[in-house]
Amino acid sequence: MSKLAEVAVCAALLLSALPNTPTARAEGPGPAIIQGPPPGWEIVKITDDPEQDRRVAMNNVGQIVFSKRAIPNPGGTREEIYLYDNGKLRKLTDDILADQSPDINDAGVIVWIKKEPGTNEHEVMRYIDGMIEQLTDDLLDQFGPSIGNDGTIIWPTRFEFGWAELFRYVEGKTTQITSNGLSNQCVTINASGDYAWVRYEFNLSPWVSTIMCSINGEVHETSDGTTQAQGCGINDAGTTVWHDDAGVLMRANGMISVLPNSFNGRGPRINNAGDVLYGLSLGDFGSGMLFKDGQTYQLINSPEQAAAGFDLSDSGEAALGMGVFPEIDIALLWRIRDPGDFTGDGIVDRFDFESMQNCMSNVECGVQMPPVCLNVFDLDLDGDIDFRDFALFQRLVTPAIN
Ligand SMILES: [Ca+2]
Ligand SMILES: [Ca+2]
Ligand SMILES: [Ca+2]
Ligand SMILES: [Ca+2]
Repeated sequence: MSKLAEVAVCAALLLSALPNTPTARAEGPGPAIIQGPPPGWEIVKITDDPEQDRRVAMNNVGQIVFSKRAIPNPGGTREEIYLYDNGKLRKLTDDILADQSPDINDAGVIVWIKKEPGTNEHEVMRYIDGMIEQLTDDLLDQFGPSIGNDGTIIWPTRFEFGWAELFRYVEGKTTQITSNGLSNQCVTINASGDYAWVRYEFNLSPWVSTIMCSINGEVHETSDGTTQAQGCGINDAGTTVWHDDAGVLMRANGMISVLPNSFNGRGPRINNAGDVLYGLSLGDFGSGMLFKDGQTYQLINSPEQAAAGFDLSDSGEAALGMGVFPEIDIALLWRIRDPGDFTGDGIVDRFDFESMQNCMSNVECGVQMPPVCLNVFDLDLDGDIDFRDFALFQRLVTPAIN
């Protein structure tokens, strides 16, 4: 426990009163659920293998991180962090420790946890400028880190069962930011450094939880603490989303509303366009549900593509875990591309050629080519990308105006 003393402990944050106490819980019947992605969007595959891809996260420049767990996996140690970036897939870790639970910011800085050898506890790791660093070194269990666009990292540290406090890392310095003796976890940071989390009271039976958020340094109770509120997300406007027995809830401008069709919804994420992505159990399997422009889209309708975790970017793209447990792959919801236009800007140019080169670099770097590469660049439809496809690609290149 002596290592704990190295961590600067600040005074408990003041729990300020809410500016507007929410009372209304508006729930309209809403329009019917629409099957499949929104018009003009499709789901493509980033991975397709027998292993288990877990805890996917994406940023606003299209980069996706996840961990890949071997099946079978004796001792649970064969799990590594992968980064997908514009057609290129790379394995960032390669050791006999479990690397898991990654998050990524818009600068491409990645945080995750690594299991300590011979123990059940973890340390926080960071990938920055091509280097891997260890940010914690103690006998306590760190888990579920989140990174903001300014590089701030927040994670929960478990002191004992039912007791976890949040810690914040800024430029080499770690500070404890909650001190309430409860279980604080599931933290999400927005671009302004505001963050939301879930404060569980596991000492009560049945347990209850409260959605908490820190906006401009002031801590608020976002939900009323009488329900089993979980799975929170926050966008840059401070709008928070979570779920409880009523469905998926959103708090914006002091008003709490329940999303239509969201009963039994789980683990929502929200982007800066106000789109909300959440999971919904449909009996046999779960689907990702996208609430966008007032409509609810059921992204998939097949047990073979059952949803297993997801994240959402500001452009409306989403990274999704999909498959039949334990064989989960990573998929991407994006705008339907024309042949050769990997970047999706409506023209075929040198930036798409760069994506094509990324796609072709995977196998020599020891990873599978993301299937999405074939969707766009296998122009002769024979299952590969080779010189014949390149010849066809050249004919597609949009002529320069000047
Ligand atoms: Ca590993
Ligand atoms: Ca530790
Ligand atoms: Ca393009
Ligand atoms: Ca081909």
